[in-house]
Amino acid sequence: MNHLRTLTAKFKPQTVKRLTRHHVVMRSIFQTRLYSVSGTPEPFLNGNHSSYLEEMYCAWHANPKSVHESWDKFFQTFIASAPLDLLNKPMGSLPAAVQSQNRTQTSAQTSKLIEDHLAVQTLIRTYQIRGHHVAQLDPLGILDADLDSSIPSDLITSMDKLGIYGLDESDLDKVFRLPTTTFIGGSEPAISLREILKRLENTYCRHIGLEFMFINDVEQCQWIRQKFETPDILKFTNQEKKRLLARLVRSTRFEEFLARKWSSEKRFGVEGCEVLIPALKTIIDVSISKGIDNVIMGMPHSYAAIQVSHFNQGRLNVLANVIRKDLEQIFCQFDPKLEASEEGSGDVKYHLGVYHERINRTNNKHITMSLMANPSHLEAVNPVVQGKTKAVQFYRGDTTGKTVMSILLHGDAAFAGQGIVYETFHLSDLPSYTTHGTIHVVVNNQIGFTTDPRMARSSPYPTDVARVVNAPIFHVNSDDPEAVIYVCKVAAEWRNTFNKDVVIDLVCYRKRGHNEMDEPMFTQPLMYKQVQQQVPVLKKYADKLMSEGVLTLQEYEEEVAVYDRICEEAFTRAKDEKILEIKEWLDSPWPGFFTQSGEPKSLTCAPTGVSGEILQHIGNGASSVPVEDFTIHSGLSRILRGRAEMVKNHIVDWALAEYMAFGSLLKEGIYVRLSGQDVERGTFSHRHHVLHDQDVDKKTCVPMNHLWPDQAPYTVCNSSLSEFGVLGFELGFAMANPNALVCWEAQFGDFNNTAQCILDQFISSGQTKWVRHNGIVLLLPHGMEGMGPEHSSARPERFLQMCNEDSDVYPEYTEDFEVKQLFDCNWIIVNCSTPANYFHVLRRQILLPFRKPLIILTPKSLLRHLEARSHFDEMKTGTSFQRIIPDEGLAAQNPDDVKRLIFCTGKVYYELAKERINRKMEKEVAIIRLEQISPFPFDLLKVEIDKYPNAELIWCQEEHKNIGYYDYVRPRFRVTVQFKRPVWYVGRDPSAAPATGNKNTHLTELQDMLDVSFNLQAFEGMTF
Ligand SMILES: Cc1ncc(C[n+]2csc(CCOP(=O)(O)OP(=O)(O)O)c2C)c(N)n1
Repeated sequence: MNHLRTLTAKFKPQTVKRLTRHHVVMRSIFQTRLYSVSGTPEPFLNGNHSSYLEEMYCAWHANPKSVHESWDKFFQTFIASAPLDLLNKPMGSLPAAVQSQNRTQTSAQTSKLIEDHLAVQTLIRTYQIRGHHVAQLDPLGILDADLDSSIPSDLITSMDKLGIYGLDESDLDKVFRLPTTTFIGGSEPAISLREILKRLENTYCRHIGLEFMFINDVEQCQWIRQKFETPDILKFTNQEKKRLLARLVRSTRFEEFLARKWSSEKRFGVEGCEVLIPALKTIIDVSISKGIDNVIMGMPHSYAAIQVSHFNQGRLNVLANVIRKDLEQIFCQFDPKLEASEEGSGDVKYHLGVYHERINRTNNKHITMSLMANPSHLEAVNPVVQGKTKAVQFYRGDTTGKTVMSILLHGDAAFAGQGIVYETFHLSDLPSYTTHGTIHVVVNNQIGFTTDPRMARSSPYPTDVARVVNAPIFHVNSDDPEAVIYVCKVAAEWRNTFNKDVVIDLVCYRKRGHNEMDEPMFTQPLMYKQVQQQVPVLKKYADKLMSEGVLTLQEYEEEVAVYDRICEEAFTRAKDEKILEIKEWLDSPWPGFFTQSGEPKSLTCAPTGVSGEILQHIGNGASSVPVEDFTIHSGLSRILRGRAEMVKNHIVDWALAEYMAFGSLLKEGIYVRLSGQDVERGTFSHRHHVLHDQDVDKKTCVPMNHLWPDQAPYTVCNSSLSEFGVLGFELGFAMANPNALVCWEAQFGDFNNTAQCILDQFISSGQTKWVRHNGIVLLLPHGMEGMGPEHSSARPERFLQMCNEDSDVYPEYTEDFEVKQLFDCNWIIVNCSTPANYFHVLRRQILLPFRKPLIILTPKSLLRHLEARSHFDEMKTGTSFQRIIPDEGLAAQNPDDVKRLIFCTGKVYYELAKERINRKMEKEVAIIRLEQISPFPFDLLKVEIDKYPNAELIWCQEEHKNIGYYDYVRPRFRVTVQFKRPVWYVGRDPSAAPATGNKNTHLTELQDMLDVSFNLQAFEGMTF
């Protein structure tokens, strides 16, 4: 290309001089095209260089070797077989005068021939690029799917537009050699312009609109062109047509059945897009025929997002006719008299997921299908589906996505509007996050609740977001079932061939309002006038097949009657159901983890310590490079030497404790995955789990994977810069298997709030809503280090506020109190002050007989704090996680003399302890660390409080009063002391910002806090 560019540049002045009016027009068209398609200039096709082409042609004609090979190829392809004898006449065989005249004629004809061929090539390319803009995509025939009613000027919608290409009507029957970038000729290398136009229109401007020319991979573009341009490719056999009709019958009649039986309920019908069911079934059939046997689906749009007592037809239709869940199981969900067998908040039980193993009838293969439980939050389930899919692929050793795949359904408004769609797309090609191609189906009903697309998006199509990852986008008119099915077939083949994402934009309509109570005419009067006149797609298609003689009326009616009977019988059986088995509605069952009835196998947790030898072994691994010929950075060598020294002394810092936890779990066969921004090195440069060879690019080593010969694998992966997407992904990953430690680390805890939806809708409430355990671990760097308001607070108060524990009730104490509390909670929140405790809490996560999300507020300065180190003895066999760390100093020896008991959590302990030494108050002031904040260790704190009967009780936190833990601990302390003793607050004043941006202010605030903490008169005379 460079060569051509240079050549073109060289001849440019001469070319410019010779430009005719026609050339100017040509140039502007081509420039527009080039500008809008890609950054790759194509001077070769630019249309400005006929003289240059002539010269090239003459040179090539005299000696093909005298021109660049690309020209040689060009002339061979387009000219050598052109039907002009003249071109092949040797010039030298004619008399000089004739030669001269012939040369002029030949030259003019050659020039015209080349230009016409170039023009036709360009024309073909124009259709490939912009044909979709005029495709008839809207089944209602009133809206433009791209929100633009104008017709691109370079598409031939009238004969006079041929002039744009320097062609006219007289050229229509001329035969043109087709370039290799089109397949419209089929086996014919050359066809007439008339036929070219007809075939281009058929391919690009009818019921399928193809957007793919932005893909910067020639092979992929060729593949798509072949799939759609090949003549007669969209032909169905009678058997295929009948199967499609049968599927449409099921989809449509299922909707009607539900409407009949539960007519007074609000519904979110799939009516207007009944073709969705055959579409999904085709994707699945084709994928299964290519080797897929596990399909994980997400329905993050309002068909799936029902609220209290709402029906959910789209979802149920998918369950019934795609996943093929038993109909009675589905119908009995809606019996208000049925009680759930287990926990699960009833109002959202219709969002429950499903996991179903069955035989695929089309090809008799055993397959697993699951539909993930989802919240109402549109699109939020996308990354969760991807994470779960990745996990299932991982555990099956499917490294290329050949057996496990995901399908995501979307709504048009949500697909365009929700940022998580974009964030999820950006995971699609990352090595540790790719699921090797997702098939996205957008149910584009051209409305979002009451909002018109023109008010809902700025992009032409709702699907434009997919262009960023070079995913082809197939728009299709949903009233043409055969076109839809063909597109779905190609999409599944695309995924199988290239293992990349693909989008199907099912342009349809919504038969009713957003639900049955809504009047759509309020807001979309014209659209709904048209909708009312719309013939249902089933009827249209049945009529078509009958008129083609493929089907008789009797056959059609029988098909309908058979399915209606199936529904009726299932409905009758459903009435006999007495109980709603929630375990039937889990998207990710964990076989063997719980008892048959879904209970934990015990309510005990083994001690989390490990042997000294194991600690030593892991420590050695963490401080060395396990492979030969690997050059690490000298600074890192120093760090490893430091680690080795610590290990020699049986000491661990924060990073080593984490290493010990991960390494020991790996030894026990537990897979460990750590994901997040810059986690490989660690935001604070403390972790270094991936070593980089200083001399060889991309040569890396993960020592954690070299600890034991038969250990479980360890994945540590820097993520894309997304919290919502990546946390959702890891949550999905953690769903697949309980025997894995899946951790997500925020760069700073502050940034977790961009993933708030995942926290609120899934992590904190997922088990209650969907009876689904999850053991994901969140590592949230937190602490007031003077770093300013955006790098200080993981907002612990928010996590604490969402805990389900009763703040006003002192719980009954039982033998298994500690584990029972964990079992009952919705998530665990800890702020460890020692590396050993961090080690234990990570291991406890796996040793517990159930799974709960674990939120760890992790330190920053403590990573290197010399006091914040632990001895091997605190981690050895028999040791466990300490929910609180009592005072073990002078104060504890004479508790009656203690005047003040300070409770705190996290890093502030070290500041308090230092201040106590400075003030020589070790006997008067005891400090107790709350390591597990929630569930609140009522039992242990009561013991400590009782131990110091004469002490004033203080809660000290470094966070501002309205931030941090105070609001959470205050009522719990009160019930612990039975409201008999005050628990005073010491800490920063309330503030809107979580921290000051001024270092001096920070230090002053800290000192004030320490002053009050150790001023034994500070609360004298105060009442509570
Ligand atoms: C994140 C989020 N915001 C708002 C809503 C409320 N809501 C429910 S359905 C809907 C319209 C969705 O339109 P579209 O994506 O086109 O899907 P459709 O319902 O048309 O299938 C809205 C705004 C929601 N469920 N989730």
